[in-house]
Amino acid sequence: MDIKAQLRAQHIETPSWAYGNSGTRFKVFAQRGVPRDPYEKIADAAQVHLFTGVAPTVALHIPWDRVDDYADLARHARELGVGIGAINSNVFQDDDYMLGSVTNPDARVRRKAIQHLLDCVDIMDATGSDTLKLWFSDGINYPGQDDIRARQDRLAEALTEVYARLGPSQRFLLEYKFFEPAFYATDVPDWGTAYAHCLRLGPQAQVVVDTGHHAPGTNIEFIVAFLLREGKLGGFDFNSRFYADDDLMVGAADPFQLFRIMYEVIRGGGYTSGIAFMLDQCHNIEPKIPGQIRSVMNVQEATAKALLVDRAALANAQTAGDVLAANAVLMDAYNTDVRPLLADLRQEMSLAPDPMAAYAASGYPEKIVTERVGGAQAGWGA
Ligand code: LRH
Ligand code: MN
Repeated sequence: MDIKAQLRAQHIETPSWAYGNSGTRFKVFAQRGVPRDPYEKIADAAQVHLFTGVAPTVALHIPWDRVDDYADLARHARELGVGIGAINSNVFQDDDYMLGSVTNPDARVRRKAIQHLLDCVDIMDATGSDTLKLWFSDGINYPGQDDIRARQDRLAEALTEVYARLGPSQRFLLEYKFFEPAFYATDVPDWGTAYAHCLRLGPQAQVVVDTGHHAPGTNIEFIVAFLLREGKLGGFDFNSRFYADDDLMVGAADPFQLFRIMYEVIRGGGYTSGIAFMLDQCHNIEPKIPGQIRSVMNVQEATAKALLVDRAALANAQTAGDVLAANAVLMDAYNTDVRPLLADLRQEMSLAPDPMAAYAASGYPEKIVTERVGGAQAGWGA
């Protein structure tokens, strides 16, 4: 398949919560025109697909995207040309989860958390989603606060019950994060812990790599190559960061890292093997829909550069032990300006060559500011 065909087949999933207000513990800056409900969030996600052509699904987060009729929400999405992607559980915002959700010392709280995860599988059934994404904020802040080993037993018990509930075509993706909101030990802190739990459970349990969830200096593309080799890489939560889990636009802080990650995905046969390429970002100060469009373009550019790597020349240089030549092959691809190629591709897809300019001129930015007056703007609050 030629490069353009591979790029045309790209599938990037945008997160419903990126269209709502978001911020930090210091401040959430409300923006005019922000959606008030999941229907409006999906309408905004459909705009990103309309102008990029490669963002056909939107991930939901429960309860942020709770509705009375999930089948109707999926119908609404279909009518707008998009589909419902991963269902994200949320066991990190209820008062009961202060000392943990599925790892909580209190069996009543564990039961409540597990029931929420099972409810999310029901929502997958109702929306036609095949992916449940599990992130646990669970952890402890002080040594001795709880038994690290016992918390792993509780986690394994919960994951086993959820795994058993999955339908034959469904899977769950277990997300890890090395700290925050817990500041001493997190129960799923790294890829190894997530991988070990998923390996024990079976093929419908895979790992999701959130690019903002690693200790500084972590070689993320090594983790990607390893998990791919094991058939345990289920997806990505793409974003970028300068310091911690900053949730900035993917590729904004480190476009070279994104290129290296996409190269390992392609080299490992993961580009067309059901890996979920999801964005997980917060546009705290920049306009949300343009922020998502720019992010999708950043993934496209990194992917195009990675697809341009001369694999034969690279293999020859690597086999010959020619360090500089091998590095040069990769850098030549990375230093290639792929924007003209992508602009051509968009025109072949009957899209405007510059999605940012096309969206800005579409009238939609003004339309949502005019129409979306009153009601409560969507955000991270339930
Ligand atoms: C946790 C996380 C997780 C989501 C949340 C919105 O930091 O990355 O993927 O549930 O962000
Ligand atoms: Mn994430």
